[in-house]
Amino acid sequence: MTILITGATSGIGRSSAFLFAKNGYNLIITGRRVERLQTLKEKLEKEFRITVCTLCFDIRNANEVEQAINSLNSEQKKIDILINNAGLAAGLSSIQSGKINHWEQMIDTNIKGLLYITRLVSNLMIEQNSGHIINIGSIAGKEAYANGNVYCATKHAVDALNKSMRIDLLPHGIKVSSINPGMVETEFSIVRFEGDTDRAKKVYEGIEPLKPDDIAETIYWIATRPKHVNINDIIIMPLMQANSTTVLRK
Ligand code: NDP
Ligand code: 8X3
Repeated sequence: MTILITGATSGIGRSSAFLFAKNGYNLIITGRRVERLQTLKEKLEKEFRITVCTLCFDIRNANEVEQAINSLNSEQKKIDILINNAGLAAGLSSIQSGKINHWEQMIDTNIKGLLYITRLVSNLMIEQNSGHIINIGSIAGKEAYANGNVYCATKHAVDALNKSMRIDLLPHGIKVSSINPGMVETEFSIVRFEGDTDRAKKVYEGIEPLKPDDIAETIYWIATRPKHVNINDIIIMPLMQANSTTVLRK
């Protein structure tokens, strides 16, 4: 079995790479940080008896995405599972003070990047009349919260795409699922606050956030249901977070 994980250099994607490797899947891992991809490949291939292919590209660039997928050999193109995970939030500002470059970064990565790779990989899956696409949405794709505007909009778009790609791919035997997490402690908040680690730490202060492994385990469970079962959608939250905005801090 082969799984392609976008954004495997960190957080949820990296944890998922470990879990699927441990369970004998061959991996195609992507991201922009080439050294991290190479280190991860070496570690996974050494620890588990699997093969890992690295594809270094910026998912916002449709040509780079196409070149990367075209560079796979015919065996690697037999992708069983695509995890659409690469994504980010940039900033946390009101609509009237948001930065346009933040908006573009989020829209280009979370929506357009997901579309570019899904279009290419779904066509490969159609050729084999099977496959599974697992989209990483967010609680921000189910609810809006103050100053989350454009990030919430991109994740609402992922929610809509998850539903509509399931319809389009139904005749081709392709499963489509999504998982929508609340707070997971990864590099997410460091990226959102542009390297301000103190501010990022405060997001998780006084709570026990989800760990990337919690999400990886849930993705793995979704991916390993019997052939006739599809998990459409899961919302997964830390115990101390009731919804986007109601958080119990100790
Ligand atoms: P991380 O910042 O730890 O990981 C994000 C990954 O996405 C990295 O591997 C990064 O790789 C990749 N990525 C980002 N931008 C690009 C790009 N332009 N091209 C290619 N790859 C890119 O965050 P998480 O693990 O938390 O995030 C993973 C997903 O989970 C995201 O879609 C996020 O929205 C979602 N999510 C996160 C939650 C959280 O609280 N952490 C909660 C709900 C959903 P590189 O930098 O090497 O390119
Ligand atoms: C990440 C979770 O609540 O920071 O998608 O938007 S949240």
